[in-house]
Amino acid sequence: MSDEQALMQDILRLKRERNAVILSHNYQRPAVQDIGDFTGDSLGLSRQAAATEAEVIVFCGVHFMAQTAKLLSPDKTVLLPVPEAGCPMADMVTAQQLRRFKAEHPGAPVVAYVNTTAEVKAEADICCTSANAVEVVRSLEAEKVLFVPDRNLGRWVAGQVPDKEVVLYQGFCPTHELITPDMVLEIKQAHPQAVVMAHPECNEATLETADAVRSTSGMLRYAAESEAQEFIVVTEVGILHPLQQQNPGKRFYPVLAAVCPNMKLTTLESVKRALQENVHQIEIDPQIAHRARRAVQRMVEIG
Ligand code: CIZ
Ligand code: SF4
Repeated sequence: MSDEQALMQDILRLKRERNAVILSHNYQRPAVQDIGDFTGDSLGLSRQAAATEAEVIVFCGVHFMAQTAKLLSPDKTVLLPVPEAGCPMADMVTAQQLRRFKAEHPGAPVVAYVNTTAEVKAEADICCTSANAVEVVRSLEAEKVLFVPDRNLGRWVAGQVPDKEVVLYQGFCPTHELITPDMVLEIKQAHPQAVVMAHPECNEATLETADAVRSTSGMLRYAAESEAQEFIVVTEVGILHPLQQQNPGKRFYPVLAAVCPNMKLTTLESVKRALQENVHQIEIDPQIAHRARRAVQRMVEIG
């Protein structure tokens, strides 16, 4: 048995002993996705977290995702295997900065991307993910809405909802921001038949090269339903694993530079340690959690 197989067996045994469930994000390393009971995007995984009977949730992703799972499952133990796995985009807006932004636009509701801290969610009216951002903004009665922190997702949403004014905060994802149109066009030259799927966290010029703009869950659906056989995948490279697994006959070409270092911190070793040592537990100040949960719940209710 290989070291990796032995580790996986240890993890499965510990998981049973602890009555735990492992949730693994689409951007995780392939082995960490394979050990997951569920894989998916942040919204899908949070829903799994809320629905599970398990007492312990091991969240293989980054900090804000584990926090969101804890908000929806306050009585469960939520473990983030590597506490340093953060999201630089989420750190681009603090609660204080958001309060200042709101003061500049009095009365306008705030849509917070789930890629935010619980403190920021507590200051927001409603959350969204890349899978439901357009629906969330449309659901608001106000004509003017504030969108934090991702200027790229916010701009793309604004284009889909032309009857609203979407005021953008200037945050971005460093991993997606560095993808250039030239990187996509170079792959396109080698594979001219391929359909280009891009994530809305990409910058505007890169999104213009795309045939379809989709969240990761949206890309999985799109690739399965499309007649096309080849796809250029313009988002974090981890998504190539489920795309390829779920569509064995089709071909997927990554943008090799698009690696999120934080998403790659989780390893099988760290998952095993999380279960063995009950680390690292996510705790949220109850006052903050109460307000942040409302914004997440309001999103979840939209469907
Ligand atoms: O919402 C998520 O899980 C992220 C960060 C990406 C996506 O589009 O699924
Ligand atoms: Fe954050 Fe970007 Fe990494 Fe997602 S890919 S966790 S938005 S830094």
